[in-house]
Amino acid sequence: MIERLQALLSEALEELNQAADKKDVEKVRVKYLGKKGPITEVLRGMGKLSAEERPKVGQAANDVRGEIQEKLDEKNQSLEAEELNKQLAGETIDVTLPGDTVKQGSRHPLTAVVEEIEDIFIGLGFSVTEGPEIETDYYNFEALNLPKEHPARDMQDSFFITEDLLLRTQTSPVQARTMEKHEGRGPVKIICPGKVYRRDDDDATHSHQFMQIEGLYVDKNIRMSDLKGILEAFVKKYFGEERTIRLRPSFFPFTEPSVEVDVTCGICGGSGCRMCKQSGWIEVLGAGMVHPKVLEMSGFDPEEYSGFAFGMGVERFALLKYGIDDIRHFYTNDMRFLNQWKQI
Ligand code: 2NL
Repeated sequence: MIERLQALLSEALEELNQAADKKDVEKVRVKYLGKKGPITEVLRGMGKLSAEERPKVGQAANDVRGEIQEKLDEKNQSLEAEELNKQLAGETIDVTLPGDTVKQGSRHPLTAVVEEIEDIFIGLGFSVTEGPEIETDYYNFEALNLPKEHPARDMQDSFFITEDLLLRTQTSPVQARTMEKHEGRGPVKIICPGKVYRRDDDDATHSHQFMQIEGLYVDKNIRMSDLKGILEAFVKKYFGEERTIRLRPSFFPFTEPSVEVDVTCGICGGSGCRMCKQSGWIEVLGAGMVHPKVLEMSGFDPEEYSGFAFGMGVERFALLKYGIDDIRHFYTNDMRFLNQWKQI
């Protein structure tokens, strides 16, 4: 009987050795330790044994059962450890593999030019102020000396939303609002960048929506020479120190006197070429001394205060500096165009 138990033990251990996974281990357990297994059978048959043999066989059967159980547990544990190691090996991250490239974006060229211009004016003591793109008739027109019957506010030129609301046609309403907030006390020294809207047919040089930057400097004793000095400094910083400006008389309802500002042609240096239509000059800005009525409507006493204002189209400044031939490139999001601006 005891020999039979020893043989069962070696058989079981041999089979356990062959077990490849927990299922195999379970099969071994059922086969040897199960209710219908050989050890249970031995224990059941104990009644037929002599009183002398019975405790010995019982002891041996229990020992064998205990040892098999112990080996089963050990095998299970080592299988679990093996499985965990396999899983960990599978999850190992190879830090030397090349990563996914994250494509670097860049500022839109118009944003880049706006920021470039802002930086120059900040350097000249101006603050940057923004305001709403949907404006009231009052701030867009009335406060800028464009009364109801004025031809410049013809419905054809603006996008009206209601009788009183429209998409702003310039950023001057931001300046009118800012002057109002100052309650008649200077200085007001601001530039106002932003989108503006005009009813226009789009082509290489026109767009119904474009980017404008206007500037305003109101204080005591502001003169035309201040305007000229600031704009000359700005043009030299933006286009290059070799460039210079000239002022020509013009007309705007919100300034008096009004001027157009020309810069020397960057292609021929002033001698005349196709770019400047042989004149040597390129028109880049409109400007003037703030009309006394405009100062007054915004709460400033025109006897005490004076100011200058100017306005420029950002697209035009970008076209001229970077040699772009069509304003529509700015709005069509062609990556071949946009990708060229990463460096600025
Ligand atoms: C252009 C050039 C200009 C102004 C804008 C302005 C603003 C206030 C008062 C007076 Cl609050 N003027 N802005 C002045 C002159 C020219 O823009 O070509 N505009 C049609």
